[in-house]
Amino acid sequence: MSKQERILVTSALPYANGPLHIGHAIGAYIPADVYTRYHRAKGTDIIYICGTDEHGTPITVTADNENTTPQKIVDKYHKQIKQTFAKLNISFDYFSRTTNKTHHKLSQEIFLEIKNKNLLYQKTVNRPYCPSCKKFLPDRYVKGTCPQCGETDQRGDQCEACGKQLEPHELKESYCILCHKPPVMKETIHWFFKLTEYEKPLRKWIEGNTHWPDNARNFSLGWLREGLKDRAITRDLSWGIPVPVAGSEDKVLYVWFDAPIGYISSTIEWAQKKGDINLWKKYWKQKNTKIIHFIGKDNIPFHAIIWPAILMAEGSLNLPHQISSNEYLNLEGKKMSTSRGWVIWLHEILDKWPTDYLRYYLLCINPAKHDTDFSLTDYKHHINHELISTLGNFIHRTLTFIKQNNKGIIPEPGVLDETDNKAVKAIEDAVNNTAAYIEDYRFSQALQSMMALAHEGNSYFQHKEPWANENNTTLYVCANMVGALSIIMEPFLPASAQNIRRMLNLKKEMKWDDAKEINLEGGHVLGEINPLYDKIEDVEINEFKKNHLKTDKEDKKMSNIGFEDFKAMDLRIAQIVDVQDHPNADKLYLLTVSLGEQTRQLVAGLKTDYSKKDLINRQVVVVANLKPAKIRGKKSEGMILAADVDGKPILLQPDKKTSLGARVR
Ligand code: B3M
Ligand code: ZN
Repeated sequence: MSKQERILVTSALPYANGPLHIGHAIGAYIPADVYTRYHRAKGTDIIYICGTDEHGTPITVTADNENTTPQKIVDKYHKQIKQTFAKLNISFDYFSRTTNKTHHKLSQEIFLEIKNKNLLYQKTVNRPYCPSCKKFLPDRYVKGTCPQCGETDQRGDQCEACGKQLEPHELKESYCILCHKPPVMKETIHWFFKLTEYEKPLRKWIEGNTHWPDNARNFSLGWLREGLKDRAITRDLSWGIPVPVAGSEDKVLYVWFDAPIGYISSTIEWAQKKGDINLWKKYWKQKNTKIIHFIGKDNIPFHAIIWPAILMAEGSLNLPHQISSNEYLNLEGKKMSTSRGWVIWLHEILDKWPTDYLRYYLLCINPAKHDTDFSLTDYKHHINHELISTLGNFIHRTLTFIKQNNKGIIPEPGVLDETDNKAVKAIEDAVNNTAAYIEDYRFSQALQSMMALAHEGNSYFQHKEPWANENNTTLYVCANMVGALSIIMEPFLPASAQNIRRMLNLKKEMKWDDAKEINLEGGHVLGEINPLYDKIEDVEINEFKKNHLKTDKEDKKMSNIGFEDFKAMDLRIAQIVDVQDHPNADKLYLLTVSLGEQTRQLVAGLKTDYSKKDLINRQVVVVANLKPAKIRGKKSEGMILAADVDGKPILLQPDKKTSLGARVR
């Protein structure tokens, strides 16, 4: 790229509602970090911006579940996420949060700017409302059946099964996640963005973006083919950025309206911190800046369509140049699922093994074009047989050999023969190939090109047999291969690179093009040499699996349940207040139970063993936080506990009258 050009890299802003897992890491952060580190070494004017997304129903639902406030949730997870990124060595220039003042102000200004341009309008719409909770149920407060694929219990914003973008009112057989009752439709007024006006300009722009990856381009062109609809960009929620218009103060901006604006507000804060408050404009307003968004594929519609349309509407800001959107990472052959515990949390795996092990393996299996699988056995294999046996081995044998046989001093070379020259040429090839692949967002291939130099180094060393022959030239060439490696591995394996430079006694900061030069002249004295890596043992893998990878709930044995799991179960004292026959099943009752504040409908298989009279007014123990299920067409919102004696249920009951809703522990 030409000298004056500059790059602004962003990674999707993670919701501050939980810890990060390995899928996050490779989805939007490690690739962006490789890209940024490379460009910094190239001397490009580049900054890397991110922060936590702290609004919307993902946050408030978590707060409701954890019985705390949204503020406490975002404070807790912002801190944790920031620490995890630091441990993962993600080199943000600035990491902000969307609850900051700068962000609130800018989001409201952009809203007003678009409104002044007559690109927003108010419309009365029907939205789900829960009469018993007395509130509107935006996005994730409603669950129900996906209208597209029929999957039950899907969230109101997106179906996890088929990926369809949803509005909560589109769900079938919907229910309020707080009280499990069906919502009613109620009128409310929202602000709509005239997205339809941007159908043509977006199509033209996206068709011209032939440098986008296929998934982002095809997905958005597909969306455009279906035709765009104007979008509500406000919500009835008490957590978020207030709508800055008189009469709408009780509403907040839709989280997907404000979140991408976080890229800009974070840049503004970065500029403030740099002491030049106008610096952000260079990146967002001057035309010779390339804005590159790294995201996971579920964020494509927002980054490729809605966000650019908002930028077009605002009018003075740069559109994204590139949207680098990864596919999904599976785990041990199955889709990752945080709710089922089928997940590897970053803080757990980073506590166990060096960060570069994880970065290396994730980059090997980078799901750029299709979903890929993370397997711990495969992880061990890649680390032991590639990172350690190839890269680590070449570096270690070179440096220890120089230490032991030449007092740690790089020898003066003799005249280079054909094999030596081939090795020197391998340096140049690796530098060029690695660079080209990174610039083309092909990070696995880039990693392989770097590793090719280590392979070449090993065969060269082996071929020259320095232990048996005159070896000054060999050691000189090998040392310079290691020097080059320390530069070109830095984007992928920053901690290892620093470690090697320390052993080589080279300076901490080196430029990418230095890798093509001789960095270690004859006479240069090495630093202290330590082993780079330790092999991963089978026992470590097994132990990690046992401790951190829960098997599916279905086949989880009692002995595997941790105290946390037990605590997560909400057991309550309830009283049966009504018993009816289930209309579609002989052996089932439809029970109504009271938990004090609320009543629930349960379907229970008690009919063969208990008469209605036996049951009415009886106190029982219910599991109150089970996901509601339909049993023979009737909703069941919990489960009654009973002992199972030869297949016959024997109900558990408190041994004296207990207040309803009391917790059982
Ligand atoms: N927080 C969604 C997610 O974490 C959302 C990304 C915002 S990027 C502006 O997947
Ligand atoms: Zn409700």
